[in-house]
Amino acid sequence: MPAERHPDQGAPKTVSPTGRTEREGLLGGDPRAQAGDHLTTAQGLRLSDTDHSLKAGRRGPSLLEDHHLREKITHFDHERIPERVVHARGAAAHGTFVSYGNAASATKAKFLAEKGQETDVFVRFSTVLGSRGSADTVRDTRGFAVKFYTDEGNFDLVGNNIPVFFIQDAIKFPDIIHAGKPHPDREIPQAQSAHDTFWDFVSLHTEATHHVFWNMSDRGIPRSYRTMEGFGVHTFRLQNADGDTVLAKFHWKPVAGVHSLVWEEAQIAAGVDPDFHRRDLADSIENGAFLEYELGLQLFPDTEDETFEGIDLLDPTKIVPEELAPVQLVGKLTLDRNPTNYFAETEQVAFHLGNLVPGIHVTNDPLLQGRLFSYVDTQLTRLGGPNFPQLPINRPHVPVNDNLRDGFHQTAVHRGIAPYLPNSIDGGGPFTSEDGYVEIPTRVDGPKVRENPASFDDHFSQAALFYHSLTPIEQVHITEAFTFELGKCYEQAIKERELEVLAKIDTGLCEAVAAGLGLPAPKGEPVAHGAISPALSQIPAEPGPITGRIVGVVAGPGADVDGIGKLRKALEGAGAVVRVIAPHGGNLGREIVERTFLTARSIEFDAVVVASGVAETPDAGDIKARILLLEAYRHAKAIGAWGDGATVLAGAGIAPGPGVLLGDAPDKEFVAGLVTALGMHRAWERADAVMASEV
Ligand code: HDE
Repeated sequence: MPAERHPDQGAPKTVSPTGRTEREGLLGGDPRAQAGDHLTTAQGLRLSDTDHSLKAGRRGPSLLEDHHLREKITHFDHERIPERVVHARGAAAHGTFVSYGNAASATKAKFLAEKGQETDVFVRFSTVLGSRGSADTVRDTRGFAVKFYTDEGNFDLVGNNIPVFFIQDAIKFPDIIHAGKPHPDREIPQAQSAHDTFWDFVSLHTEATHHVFWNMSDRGIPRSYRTMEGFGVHTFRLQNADGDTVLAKFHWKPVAGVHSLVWEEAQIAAGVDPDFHRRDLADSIENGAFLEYELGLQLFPDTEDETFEGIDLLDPTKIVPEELAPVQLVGKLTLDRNPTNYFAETEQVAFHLGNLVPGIHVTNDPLLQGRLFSYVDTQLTRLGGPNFPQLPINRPHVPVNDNLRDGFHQTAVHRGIAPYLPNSIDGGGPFTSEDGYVEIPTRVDGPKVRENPASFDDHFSQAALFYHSLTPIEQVHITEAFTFELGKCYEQAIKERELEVLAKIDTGLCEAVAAGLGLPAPKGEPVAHGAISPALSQIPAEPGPITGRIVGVVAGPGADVDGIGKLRKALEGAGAVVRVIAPHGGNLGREIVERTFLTARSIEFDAVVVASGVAETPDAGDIKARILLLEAYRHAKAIGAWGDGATVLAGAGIAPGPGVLLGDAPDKEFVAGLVTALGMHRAWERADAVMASEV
């Protein structure tokens, strides 16, 4: 039977039903990618049936000659490619980078140096340890990889949301990753560090301590990609048009501020919505709440010893506190377009630290040096050969004129017969350029050794600096994270060894974690950490913007729909998203119910407000609605109610207090209070009381 168009099917779709932000462009249009009206084989043969295999009689065996059956199944059998060995779980978006032009004194890279220069970008965010299908909200480092399609070729800034790394030398990368990945015998646990092999390694290999502290802090569980900082980690060498050089570290500063989940939310989300971050990214773009980050540079004189204020700039386990070297903002990145096809773009994108442009150069950081080898090498297996730069998402937006030829998955039809230089047959070209990339002739000499500089031996002072720069509530979170993670280990010796490490950072922390584990706290002399760096804390002093923040409004039959409409208008005007939650789907007057008590969970919302008129409905005391409110309260989020909505809060046991807003109507004052509370992210003042109570 031919697969006929049903009268209801209408015109064939060329974009996904939800893909409102898609636009034709960067990827070009391959006519084989679902264009046209007729189903064909890969050879373009029109098909009359795709639902039945060719059989010898209705009840007979399938026939080998059924090419359509074999093509369809063979192709399906080979649909998967190996996932990334690390950073397998990712989500991505397209956008634009606009330069402020003030970086010209540091670098001649055109996309940074020229004011107003616009550059297409593709950004892939990721977790490190988990498999492709793992949950987004696990405690882990996040990848923040940016491909700039500049006029001078592709520049990749392959960074993380944590400014330091576990190891100082690339040769240790397989060790740390083997230790962090699931145990080889049972392949558990998935996507997390709370297990013996991870803590075994990091407690023995103490240069990991600084990175471990960032992972155990709130940075290990970001609220969303929009609220995450990014770091290039290594020190790079920049060169301006006059040939002057300077050392630099790259930073991404989220315009929406730096915010995190609390651990309980992260755990709930891993089950309730494993796609939490991925969904947030796609939905935000869909809603027009684009993600924005400013690119910043920390600049240091290019001195012979490559240190700044005593900090070795080649050691990737060290930061330079922003108070010592301010981050100078040099441009803005806006992510405003979702990928059209996950596989073609997010999966096939291939980043490489060695994709550089004139004005940006590498240094001798031994971690960076090893990465220069790894990224191309890994694509050979993952993407099946050397021609992955030809994949649409990897193609530079400038002409490519290399002499690379043939190989697996070659898609170019090269012209000419002299893919070599020099030649006299193809006009002698292609030719090298005067403005081409020239390495900076830095001096290299010394004996061949397998050794680090002595400065790399300091493994603890900056972990202590980080810990002591945080606010008390952030320190509590670190204490709880260590206690949780070590509590998941089976081996007593591993826990004891990590406690020895903690004793070098802070006695109180060590004692609290030891008490949680039921072990004696070892005596140790904490290291000196110097002046603290307030910039390391992510608790805002002032309310930040609320773009993209989500407010849930608990409603139901009888709810003050006009009030909800007013609240929506005011909050959406400030960039937030409002979602009505009711006992059932459908509509409440003009308001569309986007979540029901069954489909809503507190983790999705940055604030929850109860509308007036809900108290009288029979569902007001629904246990699911109460859990929603109580969880939001426990997690120190803004809670609000107007009119008799307050009795629903009271019924759930939520008393007036910090971050609990009550009003007669969703008027200006009520909205202003909510916007401020949202801008502060959490009402941490109530955290102690809430966490300690039975709520
Ligand atoms: Fe990576 N890393 N890495 N890494 N890395 C990969 O490359 C590697 C390191 C980072 O979204 C792999 O294409 C080595 C630091 C991100 O596609 C692989 C070392 C930082 C991504 C690889 C490091 C990163 C990767 C796996 C130690 C932050 C995801 C798949 C010397 C500055 C990119 C791939 C994406 C991916 C190797 C350390 C960031 C195996 C050997 C430090 C964001 O090549």
